Amino acid sequence: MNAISEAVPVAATAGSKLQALNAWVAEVAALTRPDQVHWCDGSDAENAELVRRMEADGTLIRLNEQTHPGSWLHRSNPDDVARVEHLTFVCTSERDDAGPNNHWLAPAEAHAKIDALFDGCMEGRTMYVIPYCMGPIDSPLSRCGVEITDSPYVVANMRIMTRMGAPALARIEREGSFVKGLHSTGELDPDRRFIMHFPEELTIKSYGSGYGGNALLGKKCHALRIASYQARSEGWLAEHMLILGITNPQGETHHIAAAFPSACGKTNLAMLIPPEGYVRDGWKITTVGDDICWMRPGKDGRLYAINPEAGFFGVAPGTSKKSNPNALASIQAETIFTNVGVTADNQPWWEGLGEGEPVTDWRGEPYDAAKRPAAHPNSRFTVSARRCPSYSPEAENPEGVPISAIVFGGRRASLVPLVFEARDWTHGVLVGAAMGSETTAAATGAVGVMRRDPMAMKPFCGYNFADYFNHWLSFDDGRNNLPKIFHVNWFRKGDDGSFLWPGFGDNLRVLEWMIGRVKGEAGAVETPIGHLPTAGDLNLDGVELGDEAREKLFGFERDGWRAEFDSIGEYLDTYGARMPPALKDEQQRIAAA
Ligand code: GTP
Ligand code: SPV
Ligand code: MN
Repeated sequence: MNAISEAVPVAATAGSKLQALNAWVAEVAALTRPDQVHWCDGSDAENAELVRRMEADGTLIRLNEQTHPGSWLHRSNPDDVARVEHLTFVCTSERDDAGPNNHWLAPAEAHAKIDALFDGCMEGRTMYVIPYCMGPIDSPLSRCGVEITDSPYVVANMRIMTRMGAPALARIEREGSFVKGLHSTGELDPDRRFIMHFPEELTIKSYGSGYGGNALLGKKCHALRIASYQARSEGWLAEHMLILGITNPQGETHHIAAAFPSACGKTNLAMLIPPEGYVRDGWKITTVGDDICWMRPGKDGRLYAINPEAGFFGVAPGTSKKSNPNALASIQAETIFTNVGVTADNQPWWEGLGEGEPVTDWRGEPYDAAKRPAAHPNSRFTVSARRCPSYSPEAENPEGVPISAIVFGGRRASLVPLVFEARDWTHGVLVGAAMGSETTAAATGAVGVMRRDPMAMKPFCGYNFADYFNHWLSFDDGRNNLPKIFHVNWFRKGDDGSFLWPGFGDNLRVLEWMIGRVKGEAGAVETPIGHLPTAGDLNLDGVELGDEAREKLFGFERDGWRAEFDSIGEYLDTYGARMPPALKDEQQRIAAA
């Protein structure tokens, strides 16, 4: 034993058969100097003990045991409620490899900067070692990592969001490699907060935030930023996409993967409950995943996808019996709520829940509508996917599910119609690359500002977007049998500022059209931006749409699209010579049409 490990008491059962893991844990302990090191096994007993301690120190507040058994409220620091894109870095040796889409620091400088913050930061605290697996434990598509953290809240959330503990450790020991993630809550000072990624070292270092995407390192840091980088060299894709199954009355199931930016409808679409007439006819939606999708070509050339996560970290506001009954059913028990309000009888409450009344807001103060909403707009629930009534058994399939259609979409109040289909794969990649969306509360900063968010990956791509688009294009190699690509916009507004499309369950009407297109059965008209359905090509039975809605949801606005394509061209040019010519050509062809 060296001096380092002697200085840190490690429980007798702890440690790993993998020397590289033990050495890294010892190295981190030497830097952060915790009082204790705890290796997480993921057991119920371990979780119960952690929860007990968090209840005792106020990290978790027990919710109404009758209505919400086993459920907890966590109130974060008010300055720590969302992802912090301006403090998130991708640290590749070459600046251009991170691309203009990422903040960059040279690896040595980044390590020095963040290690100075980690120095002694766990004194008086326990350091938890969390082995986790992203994806079904027995899937060749899955990848493992180890997160070291001083936050028991992170441990409890990682336990829900990943396959965590003994089985993951066994796989890591078998494989001999893992993604390293180091996290400390630190002082929660926004001026001493960094989320740093070292893709070449398969390493993540996150300091100064306890919030989901910043702190649950298996999620955005590993499963998107690091994984996208690995996927590029290994020939697969790591995407910010939901995965759902759609079964028609004939019993045929297709799977769809859809990329919408943060807080733009992935969870809601993934858990969709069909409108009444569709239920009667036997349509069904099953949920494979609501946020992240890893996919790669199978032997038959189709793309096969897994959900690397085991739980949902969903947006609470707007979730109701009406908008998302599956989510609401899921979160009736064994759920961690972060930054929601509470009712007089201690039930969780948020804007748009549609029942009950808040008495205390997310900061723990008496609710005052004039002061602030009861729930933070980015308040979240963490719940096991197994609790979701629509959770698909296919989500545990180690081979993944074959994808029939890929959907891109954003929040666009104007111009962009309800749905259109790309002409081919290259056009589809451009549709993804050109995605724009109005910003939401999922990241700190202004809300409602239109920005380019290619494939909903702007905050999450671990390398240069130009190389990423090129990687996407490379799948069209003549051997693969690729899915069709579509674009949707559930958020088109009328002149009075209200949404023109009912959305939620009625989005199935759009999915049905897509599957019809995949099978060569549904109609469309050709326009410069792709194939658009007419209102008559969709089943709109039971939906009332006025003239303005029909015109804007199904129309092609030539002048507006000219301006949009100029703006897309300017955006692609910001990547300079690295931008694949095929994408520029496609943009120019459409701009000239
Ligand atoms: P992340 O977890 O941040 O990646 O977000 P997400 O894409 O899963 O977003 P989510 O499904 O939680 O939706 C966020 C917001 O979009 C909520 O306020 C929903 O009410 C709203 N929303 C979702 N689907 C629709 C829709 O079809 N129409 C309208 N108008 N709003 C929707
Ligand atoms: C998102 O912001 O896209 C989320 C929540 O899904 S977080 O885990 O914080 O990234
Ligand atoms: Mn997300």
